[in-house]
Order: sequence, then C-alpha cells, then structure tokens
Amino acid sequence: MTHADLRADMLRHLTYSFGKDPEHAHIRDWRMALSLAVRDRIVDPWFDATRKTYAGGHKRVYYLSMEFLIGRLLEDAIVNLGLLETARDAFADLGVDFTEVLENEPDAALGNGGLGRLAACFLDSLSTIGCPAYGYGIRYEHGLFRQSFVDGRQVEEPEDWLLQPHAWEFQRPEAAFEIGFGGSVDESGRRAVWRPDEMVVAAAYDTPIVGWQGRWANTLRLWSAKPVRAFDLESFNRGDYVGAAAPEALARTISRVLYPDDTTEQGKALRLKQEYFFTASSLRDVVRRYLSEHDDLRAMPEKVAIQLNDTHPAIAGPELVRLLHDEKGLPFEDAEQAARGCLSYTNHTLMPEALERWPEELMASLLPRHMQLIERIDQAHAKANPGRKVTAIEDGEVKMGELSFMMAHKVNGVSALHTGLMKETVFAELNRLHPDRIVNQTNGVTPRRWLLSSNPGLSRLIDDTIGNGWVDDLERLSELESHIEDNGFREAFAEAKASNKRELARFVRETEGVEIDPDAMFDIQIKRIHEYKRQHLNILETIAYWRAIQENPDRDWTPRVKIFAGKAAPGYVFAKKIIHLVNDVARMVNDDPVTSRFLKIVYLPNYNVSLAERLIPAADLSEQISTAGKEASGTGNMKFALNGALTIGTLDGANVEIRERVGAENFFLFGMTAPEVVARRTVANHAEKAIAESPELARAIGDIEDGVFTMDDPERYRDIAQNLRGADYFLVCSDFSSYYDKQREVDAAYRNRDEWNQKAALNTARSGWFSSDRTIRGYMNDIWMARSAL
Ligand code: GPK
Repeated sequence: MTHADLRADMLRHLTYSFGKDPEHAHIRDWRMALSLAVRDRIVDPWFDATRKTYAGGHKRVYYLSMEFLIGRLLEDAIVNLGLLETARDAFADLGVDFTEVLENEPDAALGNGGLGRLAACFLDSLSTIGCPAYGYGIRYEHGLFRQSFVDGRQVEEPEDWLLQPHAWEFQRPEAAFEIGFGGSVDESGRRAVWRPDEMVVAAAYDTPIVGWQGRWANTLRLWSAKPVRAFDLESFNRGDYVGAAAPEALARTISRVLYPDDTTEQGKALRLKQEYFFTASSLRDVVRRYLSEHDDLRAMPEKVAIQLNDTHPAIAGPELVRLLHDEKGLPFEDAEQAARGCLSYTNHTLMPEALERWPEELMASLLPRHMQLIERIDQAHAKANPGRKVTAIEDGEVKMGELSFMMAHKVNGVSALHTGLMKETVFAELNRLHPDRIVNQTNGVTPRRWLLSSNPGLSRLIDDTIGNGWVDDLERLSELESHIEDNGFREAFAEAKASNKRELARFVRETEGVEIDPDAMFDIQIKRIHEYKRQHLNILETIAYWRAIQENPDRDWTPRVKIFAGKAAPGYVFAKKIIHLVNDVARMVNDDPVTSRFLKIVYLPNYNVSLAERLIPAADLSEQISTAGKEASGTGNMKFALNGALTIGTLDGANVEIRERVGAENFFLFGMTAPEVVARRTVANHAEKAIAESPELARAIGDIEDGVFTMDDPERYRDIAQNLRGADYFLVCSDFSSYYDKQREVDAAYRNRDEWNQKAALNTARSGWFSSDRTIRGYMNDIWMARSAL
C-alpha cells in the first residue's frame, strides 16, 4: 500500500465516517480517520485467522484477566502492519503533524500495573506467534484514575477514555448473556437449579489485536454491563424518574470503574460482582463456541485452555463445574475433571494481604450455588488427599488461591525465584500433594512496543547492524555482541541513548518547567508506589547524596537526575506520603544553588504506558530495589535492560535472571537475599542497629524528622520516620548502606563513559530472552498444550 492509498482511505473516512471536511478537521478527527483506515487493514487478517482456526480444528487459548493495560493502540497496529513510513508520508503534505496525531490517542488504562501490562504484552505475542486466542476482560468506562499533584500531594481524578468514540472496538449486540446474582438454589429436582434474583446483561465489544507483520489477529473481548430492561416504564409513567432509571444505573455500576488497588485486596461486594460478571460471561462464550463444533464436553480440554490471570477470575472453577454439571448434565466428577483440564492459574504475588479471600457469607448471598460447589470441590479434594490440612474454606472465608490451585491442572509463578518461594511458602502443602502442578514461566515484554516503537533510534541501529529479524526472534540481539568491540557501534549506541535523553529533557522542561542536563545520569524508578518496592529507600539515598554534595561542593560529583513516576492506591496512606515526601524533597533540592549542578529530582505525574514509553529509552540507571522475596517478577526491569539501562537491584523476582543473563559485571547488585531478609526480621531492633551503623542514614532520617523539607509542617513525615525506626518491615534501614555504597560505585562507573556504554550495549544484546514471545511459547508448551496455527 502506498501513502497515497492510505491518504485516500483516510480522507474517505474523514468525509463519510465522520462527516468532516479536511479543511476543518482537528487533530482528533485525523487520528480517528487514520485509525479507521488502519483498522480496515486488520479486518481481513482477522477474519482469515478465525477461518483458519475453525478449518484447522485448532485448540484455542482464553486469557481471563480483570486488567488489560494496553495503552495506545494506533501505533502498535501501524508498526505491526509495517505502515509506519507510509503513514508518516501520508501526513507529510497534509500539513498535519504525525507525532501529534499518534499522541492524541488516549491510553486505554484498563489496568493498575504489572499484571495488567503483562496481559497486554501477552496479547501482542499470542497474535505474533499465531496462537488462536481470546483475551477476556471488562470494558471499564473509567480506567485507572488520572493523577496530579496539588502542593506535592496526589490528587485523583476520574479517567474518561470512553467519553470519546473508541476507534478500535466493534460492538457485538448478538453476543450477550444474562448474568445472575443472589437468589436461591432449588434442589428438589434431579439437578440443582439456581434462581438468581438480580440479572444484568453482559454485552460484548471486540478489539482486534494484530501481530507482527499482520500475519495473524486475535480478539480482545471486553464485557460491558447493561440492564435487562433499559428502564422501568411503569415508574416513569408514575413520574418517578429517578426510580425509573435505577435499574440501569445499578447494572452499569458493574463495568463502571477499574478498582485502583494493586497488590492489596479490597473486600467489596462490587468487586466480587465484577469478577463473577466477566468470568461467567466469558465461560458461557467459551462453552457456546466449543459446542458449535463439538458434542462431548468431557473432551473440552483437548480444544480449550483457559488461563486465570491471578485469582480475580477464580470463580471460573465452580462456574465451569456449574455449567457442565447443573446445566449440561455431566456427573459432578466428570464436570470437575473437564474443568480442571481446561483451567490453569498464574500467581502474581505472595503478599498475604494480596491473596484474595471472600467471606463465605458474602459468597453465599451473591453466588449461593457457587458456595455449595466450592464446598463440594473442597470435600472432593479432602477425600482424594486423606490427611490433608489445607482447605479452600477457612475461618469463614473462601481462599481463592487455594481454590484456584485445586481447580487448575497447572499453576505457574512468574519468575524462577517467585516460583520456588511459592513451592516453599503459600502453596507448600498443595505442592507436596500435587508435585507436578507448579511450573515456572518467567514474565516477558513485547519487543514490538518496548523497543521497536518506543526506541526508534536504537531500533534503527540494531536493524543496520544485524537486520530486522530480531523483532520476532529477540534472542538474535545476541548477534550484537561481536559489534560491541567496534568503536563506531559503541558511539552510535551512545548517541541513540543521548538523543532519547535530550528528547526527555525537552519533555520535562515543557511539562514540568524543570531544567535537566541530558549529560547527567538519568536514574529512573517507575512503578506503583508500594512499601515493598521501596521508593522511600531511593529518596533516603537521594537525601544522603544531597548532604554529601553540600558538605563538599567543590568535589567532582557525578551529576544525576533522579526521576520518579507512579501512582499510589487512593486508600494507601503510607504510599501517598512517600509521593508527598519525594515532591517536598525535590522542591528543596532543585532550588539549592550549591547542589543543583549535580542533583535534580523530578516526579512526573500520571504515570501510564505512554509515559513509560518515553522514559525507558532515556534511562541510564534502572531502579529495581524491592525487598528480596517480595517482587514476584517485575517487567519494567526487563524493559530497561532491553533498552540499554544498567540495573541497580536486589536479588528479587526476575532481577535474578536478568543478572544471570547480562552478567554480574554489568549489573549493580546490593542488599540482602530472600533468606537473609527472613533471618534479619528476627533480629531485635534491626532498624535501630542499621541506623546506628550508618551516619548517612541517621542524618537523612533526622532531616525528615526535623522538618528540613517541610518548614511549614515539621510533623508531616513523623510516621514515615517512626516506621523506619520501628518495625521497618521492608528493611529499608537494613539495606541502606549496601544501597548507598553501590550507588557510589554507580557514580564511579558512569564517569568511564565508554565502559558504561559497553555495559549498556551488553544489557541490550543479552536481554533477548525476556521477550514475551518466549514466555508465551512456554505457556503453549507446558501449560496449554496449544500450537501456532501459522
Ligand atoms: C501482582 F498481585 C499483583 C497485583 O495485584 N498486581 C500486579 O501488578 C505484579 N502484580 C507483580 O507485582 C510484579 O512483580 C509482576 O511482574 C507482575 O504482576 C506481572 O506478573
């Protein structure tokens, strides 16, 4: 396709789909016109993929996830279809800025963080590999809240991506299911019959996801909740307008907003409703599709693989048993076995507060039949495993992790370390009873978005050096290694990074009004704010460094820019304090005439996928500093390494595997190991001891307590200081010295710029294994037993 063709398509859509005259078109109109023109090119491969799947009798994979953090879709589609240059040229003589058009697209922020972004990377890889698959989730009207700062404090505002027309989705009025809640179970007949007393309609919206080079496209099907009856005409006629609209409002509530929690669970009835709503509609769709081609429901595992992304869709176990047993008449044992053959479960955290538990009472009132089936599943498990201690129901609560484990044929962790800890801790007994069930699938990231699109400079250099086969075969980046010896290559690599840093400096100047020096080291920590991720360790080290510079301003310090971004769950008070503290420290430090040549701090608001795409290519140093044993994997760590940042990190999550691959000499390791963390917690007054041994730490905490950064309100961070001096559960104090010292090694290393570049290039060359294509192949081979249809 030529750029003239694309332009003609675009003008046609502008005129006939949107009724706009090109002369009066806004950027948004151009973006919509381009989106539809590009979408037109996806529809044929999409249909082809569906036809091939039916014709070849292929097994299908269903990825059930409460979250899909996809971000923008237009550039992804353009890049995967190989239309980037064509699209750029199509705009060239229209006098419209192509970059502005791309950036006009709102992020689809239907996720909180790593878990949701992983689901989005998986969709890209499934399509690239040609594995027949559906993503199933919720079409939230409001994605993750928008974050801004008022006097340094996080303020949340609703996000409204769906207020404008959405270019990528197709509404499917024919694909709708009635989903029930509450009511009672009638057991008088041969089969139990659940009679819900509340019904909503789940309506499907499909987004095609095209893979690399347009060879295959899968579907992301998101469910929207609608009332069974649009409104109550009787109330309306009586003049009760609010009452008339009530059923609609109630139903729509279910798909209204994404819960803004990340690794902490909120015991809200609405959340459980959301979980059942999307799981039940997805399973009904799966069974319907299966029965359109096959008769024997017992054989479903041969054609159907259903992945539960965390326990959020864990109700899938009892629901599938209910569908097969109560509704389709299979004996309970057969129904359970068929369900287990289809289902598998990914665990994303070991943090006790994040493992979902639902009060039995709530479960029984919202899903009475499911509560009965959960008891039956648990009893069947007890019978099959005499003497077992573990149960799915405990202290009046249903434990969704245990339930998922019992109903899955495979359970996977997301990094080698995390999988090992799963076997030793949360699922120790279940692992003993079912030793083949737990497997590891270390996370990965899609190289199309996280290198090719987001870092065009580096991508071009890689293409010029080894060709473009790396885009869907990322391990080929290892071919770069032999070129690293070459001065020319190293300089070009350094220039790609430098140019990304200049671009980021411009962005920071324009959006924040802060000047940063592109020649300083860009040190970046971007992720949700959580005590275990230890943004407060980073800011304490920053304060200590600032003091060191102040005391010796004439020394030749290594200039740094500390960049933070990330949102805190609205109810997570401590995390919000950390944000406020970073902003307070930034204000003071950036205005310090003595130190500001060497140290700047920037906290960028409203972290999202698009901001990550800007930040990661410009990073020199990647902060991966969680308390060992707490970060299940991390995926930002992989994106940074792939883009040539060096990591300062603990032996946690996938950091372990990154270090193994890039080489210990190209990774700044610090801190305690996971077993050392466990041991350290038993030491009395561990924090106090660590503070006594580190004058830098003592001073930094003292500064916070003395109100150095909060002249107006010296009490503001009293509780952070108290926490650090007291329980310090995440061992910030105990790891501080090791971290501070390692940072000074980082300073020294950065001064030898050529050696640094070499290490950076080695990080890129050796990160190929972290492609989500590799992860998905692992799931296909070890869990789903599915094959590519290409
Ligand atoms: C884990 F439990 C959770 C959760 O609720 N949300 C979330 O994003 C993350 N995660 C882990 O914290 C990361 O370590 C991991 O890389 C990511 O899930 C994907 O597996």
